[in-house]
Amino acid sequence: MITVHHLNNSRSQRILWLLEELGQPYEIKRYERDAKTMLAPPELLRVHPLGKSPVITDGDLTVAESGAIVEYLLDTYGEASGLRPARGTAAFRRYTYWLHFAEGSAMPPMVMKLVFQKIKSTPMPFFARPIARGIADKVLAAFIDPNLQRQIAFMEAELAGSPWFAGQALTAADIQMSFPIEAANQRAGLSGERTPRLLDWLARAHARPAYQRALQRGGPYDYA
Ligand SMILES: N[C@@H](CCC(=O)N[C@@H](CS)C(=O)NCC(=O)O)C(=O)O
Repeated sequence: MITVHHLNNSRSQRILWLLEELGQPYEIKRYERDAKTMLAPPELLRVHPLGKSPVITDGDLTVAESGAIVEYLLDTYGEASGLRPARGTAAFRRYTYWLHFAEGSAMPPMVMKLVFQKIKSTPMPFFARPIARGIADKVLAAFIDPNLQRQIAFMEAELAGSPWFAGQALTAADIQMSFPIEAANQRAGLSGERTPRLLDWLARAHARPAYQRALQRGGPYDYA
């Protein structure tokens, strides 16, 4: 039996969604973030040395890193699922690109934005606050926000040619892309005017019965 070590409000929601699309039985072991630090509890360190989520166990095997988990699940249980295009096709190249883009390019500026915004509201001696805020605002304006906006415009433009990231059908790359797009919606302001395709993509993802079932099993989650 597959066990998903599931941290609340986290990337492991994607793995639940994939397993629901595959119709593969699984169980969930829940972990709660520390309410103050938002970090994972130390029990996750007993599953994997980095103590991050998602991580799955399948018999004796432990697989961490969401992209690697997606590949493992498709290799082992999903060859016939249609969630990965046939190798050698243009759709497969697009699938590979977006599968890696999600964590390799899209998430780093999202996480940086969260961290630099937190710096501004962190308790500190009054004399340090204007300096910390000034530095955070500068990094946000000069580096993080321009990169985020460029990425969002790129993702929006790429959806002009097809409804899903790899082509006409949903693939596991879309599932992997769901977390950065949810995060962009919360933190970088997707809008009907600037990003209608991304919002439409999100609405179609949310409408999938497997997405709904994953949400029910994983519990509500908030990306803010
Ligand atoms: N690139 C990794 C990122 C894993 C990661 O950072 N997970 C977050 C949850 S979204 C986490 O465990 N955070 C809690 C912590 O760092 O203590 C993946 O995609 O699996």
